[in-house]
Amino acid sequence: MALTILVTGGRGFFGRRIVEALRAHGHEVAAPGRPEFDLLDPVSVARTLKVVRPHTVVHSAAYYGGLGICVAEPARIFHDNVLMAAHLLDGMAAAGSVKRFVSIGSACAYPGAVAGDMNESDFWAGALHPSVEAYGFTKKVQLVGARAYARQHGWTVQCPQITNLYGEHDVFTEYRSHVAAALIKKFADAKLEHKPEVVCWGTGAPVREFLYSGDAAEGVARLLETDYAEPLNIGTGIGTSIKELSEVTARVTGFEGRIVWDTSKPDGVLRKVLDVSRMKQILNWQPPTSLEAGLKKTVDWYLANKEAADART
Ligand code: GFB
Repeated sequence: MALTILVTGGRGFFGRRIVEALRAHGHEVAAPGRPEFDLLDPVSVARTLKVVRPHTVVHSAAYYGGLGICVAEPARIFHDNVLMAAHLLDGMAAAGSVKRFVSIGSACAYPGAVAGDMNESDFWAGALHPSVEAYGFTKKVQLVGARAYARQHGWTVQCPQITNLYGEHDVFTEYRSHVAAALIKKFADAKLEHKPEVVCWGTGAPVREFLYSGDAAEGVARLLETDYAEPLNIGTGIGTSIKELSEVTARVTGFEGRIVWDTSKPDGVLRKVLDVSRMKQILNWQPPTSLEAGLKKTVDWYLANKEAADART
């Protein structure tokens, strides 16, 4: 019997890819959104869950963004994400149909100073980096809350820890964008407008791991087909410096001008790369999309949808 899976944030950047992947795996998926399903309104949450009566809930909705908004709005990030998680968990308990909860986590929830790649065993091993403490900690709140309800109500909880994402339908405006989307817009615009230079934030030295959103969604769909209930990293395991990212993005967009570094802007965590050995073992899979191929897909989409993409904040 097809079991209904409800995906929160199912119309957003990552959530829509999770919906696609789950449907491709043969699941029946509901993706309600605002105004009828507003996670900041507990009455709206309870009403929707009582109607949908999902077997599984994948929580991918969040008030989130790149380093810029994490530094500018830590209070709203903390407030909205904690409330959304609390309302959702309570609504799920009241609906009585839920057997599985998938808490979409983030590499930001790891300690800010892990030597080498972040292994799941490091998850509770130290303080978060100040630049992403609010957002990363809400992912810990979400996980602990999920476990509390799961113990009390007999659910299974799964917690994929997702690394830096990029892809179609992302936010590209500088204030809120993650670095890959930010640079795609900056370099594509500079090429279109024949600008002599592109200004990137920080020193370019930090190292990140860039996972194409469609691959991350496939990883989540594969996780749901296991009963693995411990935190599981989902990433490429490949570290790329911001400087390298800027050079690949310039190549993919055809920009040939100068790349300038504004060191008045923060670098954030110096190295954030996940150890994905457990993912390869548990899912018997690894993300197939290379950074250059994924950036090319995303740049093509951005250029073809520029007006709408630039309007999405
Ligand atoms: O993806 P990002 O914004 O955040 O990457 P985090 C920030 C890194 O890219 C810093 C550099 O080293 C920035 O100095 N950078 C260079 C830029 N140019 C730019 C630019 O134009 N825009 C931006 N945004 N960065 C993310 C969280 O932290 O980690 C996400 O914000 C998520 O919510 C993700 O949790 C896993 O990688 O520092």
